[in-house]
Amino acid sequence: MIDLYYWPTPNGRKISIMLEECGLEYRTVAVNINAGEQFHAEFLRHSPNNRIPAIFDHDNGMSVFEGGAILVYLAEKSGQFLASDPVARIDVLQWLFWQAGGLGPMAGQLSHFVSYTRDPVPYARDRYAKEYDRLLAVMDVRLRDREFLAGEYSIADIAAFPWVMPYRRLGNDLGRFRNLRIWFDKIKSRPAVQRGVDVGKDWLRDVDVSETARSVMFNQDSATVFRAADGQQPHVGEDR
Ligand SMILES: N[C@@H](CCC(=O)N[C@@H](CS)C(=O)NCC(=O)O)C(=O)O
Repeated sequence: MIDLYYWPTPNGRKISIMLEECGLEYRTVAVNINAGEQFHAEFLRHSPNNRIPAIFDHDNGMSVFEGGAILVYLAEKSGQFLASDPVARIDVLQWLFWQAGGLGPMAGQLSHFVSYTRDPVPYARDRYAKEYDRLLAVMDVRLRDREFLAGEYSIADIAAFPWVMPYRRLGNDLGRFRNLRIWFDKIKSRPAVQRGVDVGKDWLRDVDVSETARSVMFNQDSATVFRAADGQQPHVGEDR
């Protein structure tokens, strides 16, 4: 049995999709990142970076944080979606790292400047919109002569998909990306992907978009980490 520490966001969905795909037994533990639950001591024991997702595997008492590492862990545990042949394996891992170091962070920053900033920052928004567009084109070119990023459907596709999903909100129409569109529709139609995407969707109805939530999410620095490590909750709504 695996506990999935989760909130319904793109990074969370990488893992809910993977768990649905590989059929391992799991249950979700909600970590409401708008309410500061990412700083709770119990969660920090599994995820020292105070970010979802994280997992705890009851079979061996192991915790794993960081989406990419969790995907590798689950692929190895289930023997699925990560080739064992060394060459094919590196092919998957390079696209997984590409997602974790490029597509995810860039789309995440774009999301911030599109949906969460109080004061528009055109330079930042344009910078990340262009980078998101560039990264989508990299995928599109890669998919010209293969069905999936590393040939076979793998954890690289599972990692990238949730960051392509919000393309409309992020101001892209995928209009120039014919191959990416085919890839996207194919993955979207998988029943396990649909189940994974739906995990926790009802929780968003009550999402707190108050000043407190903004302060918890967008006012973190070293003091926040040290306070949480000492078992105190982050300052909310205060200037430091
Ligand atoms: N590199 C991490 C990123 C995880 C991440 O940024 N998670 C976000 C949700 S999508 C989060 O927990 N945010 C909480 C916060 O900003 O306080 C991964 O891929 O797992």
